[in-house]
Amino acid sequence: MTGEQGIVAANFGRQVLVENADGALVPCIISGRKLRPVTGDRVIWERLDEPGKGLVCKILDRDNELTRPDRRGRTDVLAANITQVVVVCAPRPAPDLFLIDRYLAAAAFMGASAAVVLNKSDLVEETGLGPLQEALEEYRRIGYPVLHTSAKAMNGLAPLRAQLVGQVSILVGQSGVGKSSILNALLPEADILTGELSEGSGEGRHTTTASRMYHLDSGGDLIDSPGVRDYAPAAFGEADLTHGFLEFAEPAGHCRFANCHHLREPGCAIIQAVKEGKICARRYESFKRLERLMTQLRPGY
Ligand SMILES: Nc1nc2c(ncn2[C@@H]2O[C@H](COP(=O)(O)OP(=O)(O)OP(=O)(O)O)[C@@H](O)[C@H]2O)c(=O)[nH]1
Ligand SMILES: [Mg+2]
Ligand SMILES: [Zn+2]
Repeated sequence: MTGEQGIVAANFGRQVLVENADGALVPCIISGRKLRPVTGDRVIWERLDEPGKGLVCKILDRDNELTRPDRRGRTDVLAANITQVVVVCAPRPAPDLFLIDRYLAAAAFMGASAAVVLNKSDLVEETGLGPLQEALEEYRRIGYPVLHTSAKAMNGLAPLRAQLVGQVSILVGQSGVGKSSILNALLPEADILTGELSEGSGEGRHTTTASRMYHLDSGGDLIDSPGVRDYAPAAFGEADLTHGFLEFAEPAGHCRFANCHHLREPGCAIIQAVKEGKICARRYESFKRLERLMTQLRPGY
């Protein structure tokens, strides 16, 4: 096929922005309804007669995709070809630890590394870390890099930049934790819209509506994604859910039964590790909740 190769820098439904080989952004329409390019996709596109406009005609094979089920239960792809999932949390809005665990599991399943960023560190003095205190210590113990940033006070940005070098990373997490603000702090010229927390409810407004990729001068690509309150990974096929919980890998090898589901089987080394405090009980509860969710998404499992 003739045409040029490019990367999708943003997708707005049936329109995408493709970054061409020179780094210029070309607004493109999409050839055929079946083709659904997402941010991070490598695509083949052709120039249209109208100057500066293009047509995406092919999506090259994806290394991986970050998916979630949409409201109708269909799989919605947030972005493709990701090497690192950066889960952002904050003291406000009230943290959802199960959501963080689900994103960390999704990262493992897509073969991407993961890191946790506590943003709004400027608020910690005032509000304390609350339930995040223990959770962040736990994530660090498991082996995830845990970084503290304040996009507002411009603190902790250098270690974050270092974490992003050489990676295609995506910022994910609840609406209002400050994903777009972090991008603005790293890349002031991007001038991305951010949302004020609405008075009273403490919930963030959904301000970011489309995933968009930016290049950092310090190295690495970073994708801003719309925050979701109800993210659940799309069904992980036949995959073994324990792979999504890195600290389960070692004990899982010692279960009495090779096909142990780690729910109520006798001789389960994971249940034993939870009893002995070697696996965090909260993480085990997340595992069981995710197991139940997957069972609903995956009939016949
Ligand atoms: N105090 C404080 N506020 C912050 C910080 N970072 C972001 N905020 C505020 O938090 C609110 C939400 O920030 P956004 O960057 O829009 O959050 P988001 O995660 O992109 O939200 P969605 O696009 O809805 O997913 C805004 O009012 C920001 O000003 C921070 O480090 N400290
Ligand atoms: Mg945003
Ligand atoms: Zn077991």
